[in-house]
Amino acid sequence: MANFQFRTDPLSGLKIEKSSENLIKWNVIAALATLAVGGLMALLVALTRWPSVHLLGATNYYRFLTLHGIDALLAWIIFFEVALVHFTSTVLLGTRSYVPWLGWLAFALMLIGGGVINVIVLLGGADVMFTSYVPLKADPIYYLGVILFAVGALLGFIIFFINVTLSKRDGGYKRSLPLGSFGMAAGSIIAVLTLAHGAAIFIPTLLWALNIIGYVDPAAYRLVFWGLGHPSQQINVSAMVAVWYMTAAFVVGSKPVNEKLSRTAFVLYILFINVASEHHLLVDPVLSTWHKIVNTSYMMHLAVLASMIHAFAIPASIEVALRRQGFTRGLFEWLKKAPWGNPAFSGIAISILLFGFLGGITGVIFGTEQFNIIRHNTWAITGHFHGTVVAGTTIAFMGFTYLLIPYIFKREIIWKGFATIQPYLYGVGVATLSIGMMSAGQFGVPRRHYDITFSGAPFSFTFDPAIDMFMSMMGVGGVLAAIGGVLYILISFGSIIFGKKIGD
Ligand code: HEM
Ligand SMILES: [Cu+2]
Repeated sequence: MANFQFRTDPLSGLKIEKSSENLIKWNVIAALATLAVGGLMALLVALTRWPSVHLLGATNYYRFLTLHGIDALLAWIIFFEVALVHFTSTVLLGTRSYVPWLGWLAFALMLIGGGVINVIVLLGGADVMFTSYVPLKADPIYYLGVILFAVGALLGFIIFFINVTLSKRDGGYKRSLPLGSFGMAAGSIIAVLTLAHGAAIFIPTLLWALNIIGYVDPAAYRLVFWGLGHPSQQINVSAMVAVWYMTAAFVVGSKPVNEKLSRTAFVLYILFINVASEHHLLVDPVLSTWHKIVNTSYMMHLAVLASMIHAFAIPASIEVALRRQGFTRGLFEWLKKAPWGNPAFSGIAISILLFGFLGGITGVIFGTEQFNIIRHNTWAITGHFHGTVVAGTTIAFMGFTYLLIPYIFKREIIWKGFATIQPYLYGVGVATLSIGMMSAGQFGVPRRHYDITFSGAPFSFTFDPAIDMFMSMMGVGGVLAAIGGVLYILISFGSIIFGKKIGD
């Protein structure tokens, strides 16, 4: 039998094996690199939609917007999630990685696929936005890149099931998984279903781009694409909530107040999110009104219920843990004395708050049939999902990085002062950006639009002048968020390379 190299991390007490440590490290590094590119694209796009700046030309605007969507939503988030898969299926259970070779194969496919997409988009071969609705056609290489990335990601999530199955044999857990791993199990189940939809639609689209098949039906494309596009957001939510539970446990030692309830909430995500994705198809003639209303007005709330449960369970568990540490004076001493200067903690606190109030509330509103018809394709939608995947998931992942760097990379965080303010800066920036977008969207400002003054058009159209204020608000928020993002990248890479070594 081979010898597996385990070490015990002095800070967290986690038992960490070498090959899973390396897999986590490289997936985090790839995530950081793609966020850096995606963030640069975000800044350029935001500066273009800020009316008084209007930076890029039309071609570059659409090109960079496509790349922003891909690198930020796909690459950054999924690389980080695969790192979380390795973390929660090995390190958190105190067992090893059973299939490191598969982990590296998945990583290589994602890296090659992601690289191919970046190159072909920048070369101008795929100005199709990340939704790439047919009959918009990109270079076949683009679809090939997406397929490689998706197959890699699929393998990455499958590793979760292999590791946890074999881990039980080695005593990694008794009856059920710890909550952080349970959350990633929910995320991984959704991921497998979702990525199967991706294959089902991108393979025919690749054949169509290669002129092997003549036609891909646009309505069928949209249906199957959103089987990928929306449920994958629930991978992000499950992973984010898993990070909330884990961070609260690591930083303040909290335990779930009612573990069964929290587990049930994760199961609700698995069961109901896909049927709730019908909001993307409300104007398509194929589905009946009955179908649309049942899914968007009833099923959706069962997935929302899950988030509501977590949103109460986690702050409650933090309160219980802090009270146990002696912060019992009055109603709120625990809240005042919480570790607000620790960026891992402030990261999840900001994430919970903004995800709920910005992303969640607007999601419930825009997800219902009647409101959706009014707000569809306006900038309000872009405001909504910057409240979920950015203010929610991205900030939670940023916070967790401040734990992974000492635990996994064995380095101290550099620039402690900047690290302390980073989640606040990014949070305020994204909240401002998102509220600006939502408000402009209420006045009908469209998303993905290069020139809303319609200059040179035969008929003139003007929006309510109030939108200038909201568009500028978006711009100011975007610049603040970009500064917060640059800080995060510099601190993370800086700590990984130059941080003081821990424990050697
Ligand atoms: C510095 C932070 C960020 C800024 C300033 C920013 C800004 C923007 C702007 C201005 C748009 C353009 C909307 C339009 O013209 O229709 C956009 C689109 C988008 N952003 Fe961000 N963003 C940021 C971070 C992120 C992150 C971290 C993610 C994913 C986790 C993300 C996901 C998206 C997506 C999916 C789109 C839609 C792309 C499309 O319509 O094809 N953004 N963002
Ligand atoms: Cu959706």
